[in-house]
Amino acid sequence: MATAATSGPIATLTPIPLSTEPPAGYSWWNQDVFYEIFVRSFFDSNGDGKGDLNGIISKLDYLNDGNPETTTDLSVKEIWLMPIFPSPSYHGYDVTDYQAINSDYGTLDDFKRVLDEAH
Ligand SMILES: [Ca+2]
Ligand SMILES: [Ca+2]
Repeated sequence: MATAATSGPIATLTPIPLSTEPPAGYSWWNQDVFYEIFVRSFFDSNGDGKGDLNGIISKLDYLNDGNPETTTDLSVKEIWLMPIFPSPSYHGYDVTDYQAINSDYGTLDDFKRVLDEAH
């Protein structure tokens, strides 16, 4: 036999107001918008069916156009890349060389351009 549910709110949440500074007691990473990118599936710049570093560069304005007055971008402030190193698996977590770039994604120079363009 089912029991009657109690009525009323389960919890009361207090929203954190948006501002340019983290609320007292919160670190900056609680305030910024992070965006994790699985490069292989994000954007393919050369038509080989695999996302790549140049694809990220071409979509940086979609993530953040650098203008705080516009609202057509995602206002991302931090980008987190899933593994971009050579690897025998699709996800890339079993890295075979931490000093190279997966050739499906591009080159080390492409990665340096991602860094420059993102900043
Ligand atoms: Ca590609
Ligand atoms: Ca903007």
